[in-house]
Amino acid sequence: MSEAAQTLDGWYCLHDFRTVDWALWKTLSSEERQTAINEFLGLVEKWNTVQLEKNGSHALYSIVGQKADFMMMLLRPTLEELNEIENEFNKTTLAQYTVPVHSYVSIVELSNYLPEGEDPYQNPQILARLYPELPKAKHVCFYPMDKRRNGEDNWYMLPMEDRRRMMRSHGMIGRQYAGKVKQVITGSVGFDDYEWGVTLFADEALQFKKLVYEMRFDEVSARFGEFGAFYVGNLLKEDRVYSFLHV
Ligand code: 76R
Repeated sequence: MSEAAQTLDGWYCLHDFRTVDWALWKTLSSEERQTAINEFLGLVEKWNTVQLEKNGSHALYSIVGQKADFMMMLLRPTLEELNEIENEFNKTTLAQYTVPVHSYVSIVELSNYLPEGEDPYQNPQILARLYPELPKAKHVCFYPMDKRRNGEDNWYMLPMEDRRRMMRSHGMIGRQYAGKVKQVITGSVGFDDYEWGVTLFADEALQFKKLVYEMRFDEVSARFGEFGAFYVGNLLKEDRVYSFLHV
């Protein structure tokens, strides 16, 4: 008998990646650009209010490399709200000067490979992880991943006890990075092309490499991990939006 892992699910999540069409953006006058930036910052201000009311959270990062120029990571209680935000952004002037290059839809997920206990939805620590305020860490790293389903290496055919043992080892490695890297695991089975999104936050970008590398040697990643594209970036604080978009 197979035994599916039970999941605890929190806020829905959209990672929205854009590049800026700089050539087109430069055709605007500086006043028009200023107005577009103010309109965008007004939208961010609305997100800040939602975050203060603890009805969602968001993070803005500029992305290094050619895969994207910036990323908006948005958390909301429903898919409808994520869709509204996406459409609201798409209707702004700034959006006309961006090109959507990637997106990822998922939901904050904790899985039950840990010992069972009281009702998890009553546990404040668990609630804080299901409905997190995204940190303002200097750097972000995002990538999607699967657990392999291939011949002998089929994660989903393994007995619960084996999966639990491997996840324990995974968690032990992760714990050594406490205070250095914060991870938000989002489940995307049925929502997007991979099974999970991994979003890591750190003040020192090198810790991403160290953590991900160390995990590659751990059985669950070494045997079962399959990874999509990696995105890495820098915190785009509101006061940096002007210089980021300045031409
Ligand atoms: O939630 C917990 O803290 C309990 C232990 C734990 C679980 C259940 C945990 C801890 N993770 C869990 C689940 Mn994780 N995690 C990843 C990656 O690059 C790679 O090789 C893998 C990408 C990283 C970097 C990471 C970090 N984790 C998961 C799942 C769901 C698996 C399932 O349900 O089958 C995935 C896909 C996944 C992937 N993990 C931790 C970390 C870190 C840093 C921790 C320690 C957290 C802490 O103790 O604060």
